[in-house]
Amino acid sequence: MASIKEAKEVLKRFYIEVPSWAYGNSGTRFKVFASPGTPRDPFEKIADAAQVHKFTGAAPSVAMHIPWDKVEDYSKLAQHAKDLGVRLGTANSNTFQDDDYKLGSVCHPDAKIRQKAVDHLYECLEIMNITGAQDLKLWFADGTNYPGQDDLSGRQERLAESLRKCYDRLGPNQRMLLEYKFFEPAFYSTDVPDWGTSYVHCLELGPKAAVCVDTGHHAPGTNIEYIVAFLLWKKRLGAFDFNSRFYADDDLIVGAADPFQLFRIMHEVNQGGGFDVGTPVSYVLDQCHNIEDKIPGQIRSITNVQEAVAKALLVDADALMKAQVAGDILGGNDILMDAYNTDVRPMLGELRAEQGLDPDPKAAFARSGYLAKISAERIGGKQAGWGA
Ligand code: PSV
Ligand code: MN
Repeated sequence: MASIKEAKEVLKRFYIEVPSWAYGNSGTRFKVFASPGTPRDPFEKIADAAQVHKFTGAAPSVAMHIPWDKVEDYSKLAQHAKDLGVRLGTANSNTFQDDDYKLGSVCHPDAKIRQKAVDHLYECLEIMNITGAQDLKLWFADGTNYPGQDDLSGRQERLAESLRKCYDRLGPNQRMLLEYKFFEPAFYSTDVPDWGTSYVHCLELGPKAAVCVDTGHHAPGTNIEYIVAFLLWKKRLGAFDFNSRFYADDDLIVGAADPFQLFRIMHEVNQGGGFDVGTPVSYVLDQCHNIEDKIPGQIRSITNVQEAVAKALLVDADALMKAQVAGDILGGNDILMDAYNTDVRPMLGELRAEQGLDPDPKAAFARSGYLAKISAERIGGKQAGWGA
């Protein structure tokens, strides 16, 4: 086993960004269930996110979704976050909820609509200039529903042109992260359906563009850890959007469906240097809590990721390399499985205690009475959801 002390050192500086939209109401196209205490505005979302950091010590930044988190004064929102011990993180663009985008946004056949979408990306960059966020995350709902609806390579051409316009406006420390998703909302063709498409566009753009791997955006059986290993090797893994899927893009709690897959991904991250000091990889949750309580759901997500990371850090890298060089197939597999089968929860509890935190963040949050407090206080107004 690799040293527990070393693993703890890495875990102490391993941060996960939480998504502002996880605190609002969400659901399926069949029903969105409201829940008491749900934030009514971005300020309340940040307050809830700050609770996740308070109890885990591992979630100091909050990803924003524009315009869901639109406010008059972003410096005021940034100050509010700071006052609560967190900061505003990645700006997520949204070019999928406007009537103009029926045929796409940055790939739309009409140049005026493409420019409207690019102007929105510029707006996100301006917000980032105020909040100090470094990453602009791009996910495009662009695609077609029927063969013959549009010209597939023409759409790639338009995509490249729109991305270039945005890239050219990036500040010296800003990055563009291009997320892919194999289907939905388009069903016949999607313009950024896979990591290869994203990777090629990023390569053409330049070093400030990298791929975002949303763990829920793959067909069943896809070897996500291979994608992660490859992108790390090519230095183009920019970020993760973590969540879990049983069927498609379920957006459930990361590690819920397949904790072994999460471990395998984290092992490749570790092998590829993704936990090193100054890593360019950012770790972000992209989830919704449709029926469970949102803040405990986020806390559980953080602890699930920490457990997978801790297990990956316990893999005996030297022994693994020796086994691989010797062609010891089962020996190599044993080394991974030993680490995976280790119960790391006591070690993580110990680490939290060393950091002055409660070893069990979810239980500590439950005892805090925060949920009852916000349920009593947040009366009236319109609860936030996708679009508010
Ligand atoms: C799309 O399914 C996605 O994963 C993108 O990251 C969006 O920004 C996010 O979900 C929330 O809509
Ligand atoms: Mn995502």
